[in-house]
Amino acid sequence: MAIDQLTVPADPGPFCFKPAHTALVVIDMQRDFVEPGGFGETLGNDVSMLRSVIPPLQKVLAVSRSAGMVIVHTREGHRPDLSDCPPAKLNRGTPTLRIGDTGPKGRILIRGEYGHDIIDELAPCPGEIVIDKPGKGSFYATDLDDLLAAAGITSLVVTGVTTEVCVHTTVREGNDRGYECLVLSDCVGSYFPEFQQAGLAMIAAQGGIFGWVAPSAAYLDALTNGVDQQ
Ligand code: C5J
Repeated sequence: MAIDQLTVPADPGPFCFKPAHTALVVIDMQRDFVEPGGFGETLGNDVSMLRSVIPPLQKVLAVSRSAGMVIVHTREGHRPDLSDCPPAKLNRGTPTLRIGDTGPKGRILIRGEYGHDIIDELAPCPGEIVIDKPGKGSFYATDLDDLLAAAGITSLVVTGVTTEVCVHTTVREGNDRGYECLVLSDCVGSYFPEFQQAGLAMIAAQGGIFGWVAPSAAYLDALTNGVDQQ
């Protein structure tokens, strides 16, 4: 019998979800963000800051897959001709290499390049959804909302990088579209410890202004030992 409803102790209160109507979303776990020589490093970041999310996220992926949940991976990146990369994004800051320039892992943040793809440790399985997005949010200029609606998804468990940029934007976009979003605190990462802390606090503040926050252990416990609450 399929599990109907499970509850995760979360901040600011219990997060109730039905695995059959919940998608695990893994945001931008690409070489360009978490390995040296990619987009994150060109911006001056210490990419090792993001790697702590990999082991807990591997566990979350494995258990969510076993539970038969819908799995969504996203990749931030652009067309080779950069026609979907506005100057406001392309020309900002003083990176060592800009989007589209050639780095050690191929052209920075360009679809089809080695650096643009998801790291081996979290590689999508056949049949899982992979969304290529040009922006920060996973809903902007993608068909994610249509795919989730077709699969009957009403809740999202959100993971990936970076907490205060693409994770936040996706959770805000998702909340605006009516999805209930749980963010797993140890499965999202930031180059800035202070942004990690503030980013998570902002999601759960004001009664959960746009979501819930819980450690992955609480989510895994609900999925593996949870009592069906019908
Ligand atoms: C950024 C992201 N930080 N995936 N992208 O540019 O958070």
